[in-house]
Amino acid sequence: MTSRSCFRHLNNTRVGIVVPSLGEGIWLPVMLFRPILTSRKHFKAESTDIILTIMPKSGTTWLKALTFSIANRNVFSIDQSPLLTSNPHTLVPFLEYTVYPDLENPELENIPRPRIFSTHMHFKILPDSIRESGCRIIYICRNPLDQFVSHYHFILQNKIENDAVPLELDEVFDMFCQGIQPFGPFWDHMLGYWNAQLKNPQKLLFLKYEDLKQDVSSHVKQIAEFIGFPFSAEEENQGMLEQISRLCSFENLKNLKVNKSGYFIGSIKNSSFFRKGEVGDWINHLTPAMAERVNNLTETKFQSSGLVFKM
Ligand code: PAP
Repeated sequence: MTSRSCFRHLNNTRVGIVVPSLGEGIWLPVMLFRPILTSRKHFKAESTDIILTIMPKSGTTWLKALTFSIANRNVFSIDQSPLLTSNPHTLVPFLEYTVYPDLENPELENIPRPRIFSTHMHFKILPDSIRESGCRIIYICRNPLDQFVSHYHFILQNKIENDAVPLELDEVFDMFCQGIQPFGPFWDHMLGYWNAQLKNPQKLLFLKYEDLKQDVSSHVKQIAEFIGFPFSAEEENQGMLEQISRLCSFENLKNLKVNKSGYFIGSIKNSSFFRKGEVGDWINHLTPAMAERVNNLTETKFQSSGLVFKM
């Protein structure tokens, strides 16, 4: 891979832009260049795998908790769920942060099936085997204003590089509008997966954070059907959809001891994955002019795609 010598400090994360071999114009944290290349070269998806794909701060933690619980509901009862003692990021590993940061061929054979992995990669830079095998992809996205605010708070809470000085919100916002944030540009990430699901809806389920907030149980049912583990009538009558929804709710997960303390990959506080969990919190942090700038950008980028957000 070659990369332009174009690095910026985004608060405390250095991001660098990646050029054509990995898909032009994708901004990645520098520390992830190598793990992403390694996973692209070595990861072999199986037809039973479930791959969760997400722009950061768009519902990763929630989708991991839900999918893990749905796929393993016959292995663990709700009151024995590993989610009660493990952060969702431990149960569903990231290809780039957890599986491939150090090893070319980590041991993935003994993981119980279905294996569930996650990644923040754009569709166009996914390992080929994910696109080409029969595995399923679930994508979740979130409106750009809440995603931006969520990410800004996350980087303030987690100092990843010691020498980096936090930027002001205005400057980070300006970079966001130019597409510069980890795994940005925001709009290209979404459009890649949106277009892929239009082409192959059996392969890719496209979800929105805001829709899940409105009615999580119906999405629990939809995810279960999509991954080939539909709920029986008996399970539905027993209230299994609602039990899983409650187990994975923001309030429940945030208040678990494991998520109030501890760290993910050494330096990221588990608690920082649970801030407010609301739709529309952007209004408390951004001016109307900022919102208008993003709305105009979104309209231009998504025009004629059919993709819209509830703010
Ligand atoms: P990641 O990409 O770094 O893993 P991710 O989980 O996608 O983060 O996003 C975190 C956001 O999801 C936070 O939003 P906020 O900053 O606006 O509050 C977090 O609060 C929210 N979140 C985490 N878990 C849940 C959940 N169970 N239900 C709803 N929202 C959640």
